[in-house]
Amino acid sequence: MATKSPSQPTAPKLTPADGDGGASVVLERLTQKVQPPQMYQVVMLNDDYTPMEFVVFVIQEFFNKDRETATQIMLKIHLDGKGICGVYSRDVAATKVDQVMDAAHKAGHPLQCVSEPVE
Ligand code: TYC
Repeated sequence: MATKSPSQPTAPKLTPADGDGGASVVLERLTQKVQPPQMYQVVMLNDDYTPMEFVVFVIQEFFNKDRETATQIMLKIHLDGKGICGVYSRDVAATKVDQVMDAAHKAGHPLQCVSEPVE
């Protein structure tokens, strides 16, 4: 394993007392403004044909909810027309939408879900 030689040169440390003939440049300190990433909610839509049991299964399977929570979410969608299944980063939300739509299509159900930015 290579170790750092103790005699390696280091950048000279200038202090005001060193005197640099007025060549100093003071860089303005920039305040860092890092925003948290935009999050996306996966919203499932009601329809008249997809069986309730299939919706509960999908919510359990792709949104990692237990059966009781999945049933509550499904009933909310059934009654209100739509409901949030989960909130994720953009790519993960898009993947969830694809997984749900793919499973619904393969099972022959018209279940729809979309991803939308939170707030
Ligand atoms: N409304 C459907 C029914 O009565 C059930 C359902 C719930 C369908 C939620 C879609 O996202 C949905 N069979």
